[in-house]
Amino acid sequence: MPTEPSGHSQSTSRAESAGESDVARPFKGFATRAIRKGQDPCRSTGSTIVPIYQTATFTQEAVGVHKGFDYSRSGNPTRSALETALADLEGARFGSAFGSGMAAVNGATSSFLRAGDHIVATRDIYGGTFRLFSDVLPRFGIETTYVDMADLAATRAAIQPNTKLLWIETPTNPLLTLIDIRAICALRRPGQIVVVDNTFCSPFFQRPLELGADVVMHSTTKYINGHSDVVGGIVITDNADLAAQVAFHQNAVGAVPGPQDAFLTLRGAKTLALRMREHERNAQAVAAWLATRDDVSAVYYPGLPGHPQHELAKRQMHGFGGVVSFRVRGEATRALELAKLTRVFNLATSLGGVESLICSPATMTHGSVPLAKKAELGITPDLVRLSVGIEDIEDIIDDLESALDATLEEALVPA
Ligand code: P1T
Repeated sequence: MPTEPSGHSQSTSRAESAGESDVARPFKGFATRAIRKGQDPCRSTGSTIVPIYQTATFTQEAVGVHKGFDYSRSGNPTRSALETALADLEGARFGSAFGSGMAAVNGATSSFLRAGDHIVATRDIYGGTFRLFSDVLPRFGIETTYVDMADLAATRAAIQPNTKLLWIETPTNPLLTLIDIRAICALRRPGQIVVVDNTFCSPFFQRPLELGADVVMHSTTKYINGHSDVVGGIVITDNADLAAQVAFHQNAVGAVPGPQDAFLTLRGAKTLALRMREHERNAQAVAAWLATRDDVSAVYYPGLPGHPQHELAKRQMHGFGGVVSFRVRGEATRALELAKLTRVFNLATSLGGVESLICSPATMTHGSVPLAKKAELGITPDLVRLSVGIEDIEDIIDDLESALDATLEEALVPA
């Protein structure tokens, strides 16, 4: 918790590392805030960049008298700067950083729930979130109903008297289905909390709190850090009550990022605006190019005019993101073959880094989802997911073209 007392000891001077310079005249632009918010020069040394406070503990002048930090699980200046900056980018005051996106998913659910509570969740969520909701939370008496949230009547019908939380992932991983955040928020009843996993868009392209959501979470491993060198997560809200519950959970459970990881994530976030523009430009070009190929049977990208929710995407998002999924024609093995042949695209799990990645969601990111459920959702072996990086577009398309052409024979065999 960067900015307000939250159950563990804290004093006003924590605001020094959190940054005060823009309080009187807040910075307006996204890129400026990503670089400045919470990142004032250090008052003691003049350090322009927020230092890595690589310390487990903080020496106190007398018992309980300290400079706002007493122990790094409860709070650390590097982490506080990250929390302040990222919360601001979502238009909020409070952020709690976690040691992974999954720890943040757990923080954005368990903080608010108790045995007997119920979640309504987007049906084609990230495989790790599905595993947490299906295999871990039920052990603590929390059940989840998965529903096609693009279908509002079905979502309304899934809400039970004990539903406490509506979990939205939009666009979904890996099929890039959109959920109308405003419309789902309109279904919320008193006492229910709407949480949005905003990992695929980053706050540059989508700000769910402005659309009525209560809480936003990110796997910061992805676009926010952007360089595939840190695993992390964050939970953000502008509701002080909910923020205090998340901060309590963060400190009580202790799944916090170390200062080095917080530093790297903060450094990555400075260029979020620049990177997202490039990701989108390249992804749009890749999606349009894939759509021209006969050996590709479907392309999933919200920026394509043919995407069934293109109008919603234009309304809800400020850009269409950098992930493109597609299906190849031919033998089931063709997608796997293809993924081995690319050179610009590394065959790897994850997304949102500057380098392009290719993966087979059915076996990789969604390996933990039962086979029948994957078949029902369309997460089948012919599906390929691309995280389009910010390399030169000529190299990106050339790479995909070579790999698709090299496996064309398989495409000609009738499926
Ligand atoms: O991997 P981790 O930082 O713990 O984040 C989990 C997570 C949460 N939400 C979404 C939408 C995600 O995509 C992820 C992680 N996803 C991958 C690793 C992947 O390749 O899709």
